Amino acid sequence: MTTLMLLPDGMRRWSKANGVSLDDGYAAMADKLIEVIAWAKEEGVTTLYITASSAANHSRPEAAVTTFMEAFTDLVRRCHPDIAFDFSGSLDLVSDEYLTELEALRDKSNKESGFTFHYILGMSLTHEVIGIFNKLNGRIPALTEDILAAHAYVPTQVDYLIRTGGATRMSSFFPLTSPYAELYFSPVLFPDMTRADLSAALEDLRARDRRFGGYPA
Ligand code: GPP
Ligand code: MG
Repeated sequence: MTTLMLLPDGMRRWSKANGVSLDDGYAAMADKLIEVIAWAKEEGVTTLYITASSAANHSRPEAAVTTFMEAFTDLVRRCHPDIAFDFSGSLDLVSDEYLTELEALRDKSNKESGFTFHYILGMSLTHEVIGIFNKLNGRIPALTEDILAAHAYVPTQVDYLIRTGGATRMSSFFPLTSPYAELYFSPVLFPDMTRADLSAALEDLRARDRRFGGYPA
């Protein structure tokens, strides 16, 4: 059972480099994600989290937000019969139109597929922590690790995290309750990612000596 989180970065640069519109660049992202789902299944990944947006991404001009929301939604329209689909995050930042459609796609996705494809929308550690506090304040005697994990944007532990696009930072994409996620940064602009790029990343990640803060075995 392997849980992978993917940060698909670099669509604006890819669109520019290929002389296409941003809409076409994000359509290329959606096509690539459909390939990545197949590759991830072959690699034994059971849950694939996609950081669909950070909270800050929702402050981009409305047309740019529509471009990424449309591309991410369209990809699920195309493959929901083959996957269990879910989503979470700062959902107050997402328009009702997309939320309603994503809920419907979640409901009719294939829960028995053995593979979960999950978007985190509006990622931000501060939004996440403030949201959890405001939801639970006065309703629980004390916050525990279990309660925190149950309300976190990313509901299960992340083993491996891959960021494409060349930046070696987490921005606001860190999964709150996965402190030992292994990180891999690839220079490839996401629409150019190949099967070999994914295999190389997973080979590197699987070879890591994971100690979870303890002494070596
Ligand atoms: C941004 O590509 C990607 C998204 C909106 C998806 C989630 C964001 C991540 C950073 C994982 P971009 O528009 O930032 O392209 P570029 O990096 O080329 O500017
Ligand atoms: Mg970027």
